[in-house]
Amino acid sequence: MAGKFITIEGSEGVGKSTNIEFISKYLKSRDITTLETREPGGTKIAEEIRQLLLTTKGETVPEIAELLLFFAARSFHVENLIKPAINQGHYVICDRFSDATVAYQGYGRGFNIQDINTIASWVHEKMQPDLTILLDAPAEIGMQRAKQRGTMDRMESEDISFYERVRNGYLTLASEHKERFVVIDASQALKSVQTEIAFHLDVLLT
Ligand code: Z5A
Repeated sequence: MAGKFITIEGSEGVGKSTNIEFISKYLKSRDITTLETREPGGTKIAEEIRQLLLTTKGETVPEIAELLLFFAARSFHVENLIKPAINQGHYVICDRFSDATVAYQGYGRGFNIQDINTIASWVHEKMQPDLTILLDAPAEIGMQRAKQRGTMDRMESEDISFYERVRNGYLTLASEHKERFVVIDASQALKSVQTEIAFHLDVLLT
């Protein structure tokens, strides 16, 4: 039996990594085999592209190069890890996917959304997540939480208006794709966030 594809989205520091751990434990307690992965990254080459994307090495990173590198990493990830795992019956839990490119490079940087969707369709055709959990919080909250963790990478060094556009982009996507998106208020206590996540996982499992 084929597995499922669950993605978790939201701006930085909203709790994606923390809740992926929770989702994995929750599914495993129901005898489901899971695979946790992330974007950019997930395979050796995609992780190398991640390093290129999150540092500057003293060079300007053209926005088009950034956009194409995210999709190049995704192509390795989809073909070498995500598709094979789903075909083997795993529930793949992925920290970000193409919705992140629409939110960050589209709504954040200003690339045409239709162009991004076209490249996405070249990279993963019609493949879409079965469930996308959007952890939503005001940009300041996520930035504060992320700052507490220490140094900021290249993508974390934008000003607040960029993260506000990203947040609005995500909320727009959620309203356009109600069939797979659920939006959870990530500014509430972690326990409440996880109660809501468990509810949506139960719906997916029925
Ligand atoms: N990016 C892009 O531009 N385009 C793309 O197509 C893709 C990505 C795929 C990847 O960074 C960067 O690439 C990202 C988007 C861009 N850049 N930004 N900015 P990443 O994957 O390394 O990092 P991130 O996605 O920004 O996530 P993060 O910073 O690691 O945060 P998180 O995983 O969402 O949060 P966390 O580490 O689970 O939690 C942060 C802290 O908050 C931690 O101490 C938790 O204990 C705490 N926490 C979590 N939940 C709560 C609640 N509910 N209450 C209180 N405290 C909490």
